[in-house]
Amino acid sequence: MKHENHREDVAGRANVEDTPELLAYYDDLNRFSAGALWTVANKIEPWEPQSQSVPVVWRYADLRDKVLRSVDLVTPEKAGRRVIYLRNPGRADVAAAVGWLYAGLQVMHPGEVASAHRHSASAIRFIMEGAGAYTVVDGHKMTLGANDFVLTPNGTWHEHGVAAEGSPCIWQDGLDIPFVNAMEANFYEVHPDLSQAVGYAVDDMTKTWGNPGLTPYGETWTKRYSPMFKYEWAPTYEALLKRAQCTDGSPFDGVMMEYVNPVTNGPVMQTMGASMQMLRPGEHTKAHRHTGSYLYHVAKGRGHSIINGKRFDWQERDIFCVPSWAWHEHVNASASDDACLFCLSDIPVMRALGLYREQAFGENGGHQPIL
Ligand code: GTQ
Repeated sequence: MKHENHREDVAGRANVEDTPELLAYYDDLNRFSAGALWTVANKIEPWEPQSQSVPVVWRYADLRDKVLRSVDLVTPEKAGRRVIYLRNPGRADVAAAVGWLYAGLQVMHPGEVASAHRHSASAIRFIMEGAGAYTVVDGHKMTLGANDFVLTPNGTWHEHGVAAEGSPCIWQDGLDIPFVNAMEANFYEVHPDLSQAVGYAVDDMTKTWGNPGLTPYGETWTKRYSPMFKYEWAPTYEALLKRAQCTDGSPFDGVMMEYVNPVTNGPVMQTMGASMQMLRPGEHTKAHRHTGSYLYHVAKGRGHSIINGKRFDWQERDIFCVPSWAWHEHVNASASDDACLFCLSDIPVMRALGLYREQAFGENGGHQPIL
């Protein structure tokens, strides 16, 4: 959307007509690995963020069979990670779901293990279906059920598997790979033993750090990510229900809780934050936009979102994205059940670097016209 004064011929904006003399001059500069700023200025300094990513819904009904098919085609040993990644059609250059966030659907059968590794990229995993999934992070083993999410922060050794007595498991991976690659700072290492020894009681980090209003006496934690490696669904949903008893929530986000590092109350990791929001029966939020990329996972319910004037329907297990600075509003389609959206974002980066901006949609009672 362009503001009236956002015209490319206003004073101070580049507005130089091509002439044969100038074109020859540009060629000449080009030969010396240089260029005239006024030929690119309006592109590299847009009036407002211009995301290359487009809004997309990845429907589980379309992708689930294809994800399961990969089990017949490759082993985790050969593939390293047996994952179908989500490709934003606006981004030919990188494997990104939206902005600088990567996402994929990983599948594992009972008894399978993917070898331990570590990298500069940080990751989360959000469990979609199946029983017996686990992740080991720096020797801490976490058992995982549907709608739980687990962190594998930058630099930690991690491996995933499914217990022999479990069932086929599918989960969403979310990583900051495109961002770390854009920063040209990504290192990758395979564990010398391909697997880590479990050195602690199972689920110890959540049992230690995940008690509301209580912190473990005598324990210290100085790393720059949350020590609570796993956040479970049941207490998350309970927190939303309790919060809904005492607030109408945000007009833009409904009832929303952020997952935090219990030591700092800040985001779970430095580059990625996560939240869970509840839309009450029939709720229709007002539209707003902000910098930062959002990747939503429908944890519960069904409804639709209007993103830059276009309607996107979703239901449980679908994943959809809202690119930076895109107008968005959400609607819970049910008159009787709530809907819950898990959201992974790069908002911690926006905030840390002073790049966070937001704006409410002013016209039409806060709702976008549908294009
Ligand atoms: O498990 O660390 O989907 O490194 C892609 C790259 C998962 C992982 C992915 C990865 C991982």
